[in-house]
Amino acid sequence: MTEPNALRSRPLRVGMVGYAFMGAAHSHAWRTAPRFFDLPLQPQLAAVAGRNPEGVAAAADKLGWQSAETDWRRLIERDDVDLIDICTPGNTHAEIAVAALEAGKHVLCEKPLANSVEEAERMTAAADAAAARGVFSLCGFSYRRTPALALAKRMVDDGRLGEIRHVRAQYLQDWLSDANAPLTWRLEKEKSGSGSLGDIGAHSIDAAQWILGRNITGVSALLETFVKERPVGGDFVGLGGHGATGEDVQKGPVTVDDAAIFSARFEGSTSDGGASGPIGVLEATRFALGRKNAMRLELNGTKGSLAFDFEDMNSLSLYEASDEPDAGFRRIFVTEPEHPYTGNWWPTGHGLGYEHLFTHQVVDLVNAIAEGRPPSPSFADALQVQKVLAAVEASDADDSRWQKVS
Ligand code: SOE
Repeated sequence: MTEPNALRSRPLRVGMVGYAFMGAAHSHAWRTAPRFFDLPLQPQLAAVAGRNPEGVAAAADKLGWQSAETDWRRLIERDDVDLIDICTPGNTHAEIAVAALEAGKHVLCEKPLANSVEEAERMTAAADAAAARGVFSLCGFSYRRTPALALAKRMVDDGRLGEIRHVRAQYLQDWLSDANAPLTWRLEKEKSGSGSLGDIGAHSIDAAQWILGRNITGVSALLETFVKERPVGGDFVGLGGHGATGEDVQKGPVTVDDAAIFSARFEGSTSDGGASGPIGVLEATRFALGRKNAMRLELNGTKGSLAFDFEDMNSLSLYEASDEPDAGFRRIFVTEPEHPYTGNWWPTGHGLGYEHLFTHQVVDLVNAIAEGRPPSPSFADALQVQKVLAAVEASDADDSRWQKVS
């Protein structure tokens, strides 16, 4: 009898901080990755940390963690933890990540990397120093691991679209359209850094820069907060939920943007007419009624166009200039074994879901750690996204004036 996979490879013992939406997605990924991919290291769900003793014990039980801690510092002190997985609000990322890296633990950190450029710079410096010692870090821009977007990148890299002229990136949700949705941490600047901009717009920025292999160099932006205060308390469901109602309901201020829109230039694009780089229009909102998780990207190049919408995540639409003019976009069903990531899952045509992004993220991270090479997106990549977020906010604060991304 051959040895089970769990015994063939060395363990990678994980300690996760936070156990809400992202914690559940990451737990699923750590549990599932070695069941579908041959991994050189075997993830073990060593411990989960959270402040509430009953809450964290229940989460450990439900999500499959071997033990629970009520202070994240304990995870870092433990000798039986090799990697810290940060699934907490942005205001805690820098302190946890820097402490973990300095203690020699690999780090997986949810996006956006931090709440400010200054924090992101400190984290990147710690990550660079740790990498020199063979300790690695990755920022969780999970959409990079959508098979259709990975295929889009492959096509752009192969020159299939020619030179890219236009980038249209939207991230549209509607869970805040209800003015009575409760005031959660995602609506408090102190905890989340920004609103739709950092939570979902950051994904669009990262995806666009990654697929093009070009950074955003400048922006002109508009931010808006449509609902200025919301009920404190109520039933929290998923991202939003139903706020408390009634005459004496207490309300608190929303201190982040509900929507962000900006135009952008990418590297190579200049305003002097010598442009060879793309220009882009990006939009993030939680007020697009009917759009639940429409993370969309459209690219127009000299040889063709690509379009993607996460609400139809197993598909990619392609139009090539060499097609008949009236051929329209053709749909590529991204479920073939030769497509990125898909060969390890189901037979052709059976499709994947949101949770698979996180599983693929674990697979890529574990392989990189085992091979002793830095995984991507690195903290430096995430710092670049953070600089774009800061430039968008600075532009909005200055009557939408053009802001260079420093
Ligand atoms: C996590 O990657 C995340 O960005 C969440 O924070 C968003 O709220 C979600 O809707 C998309 O995924």
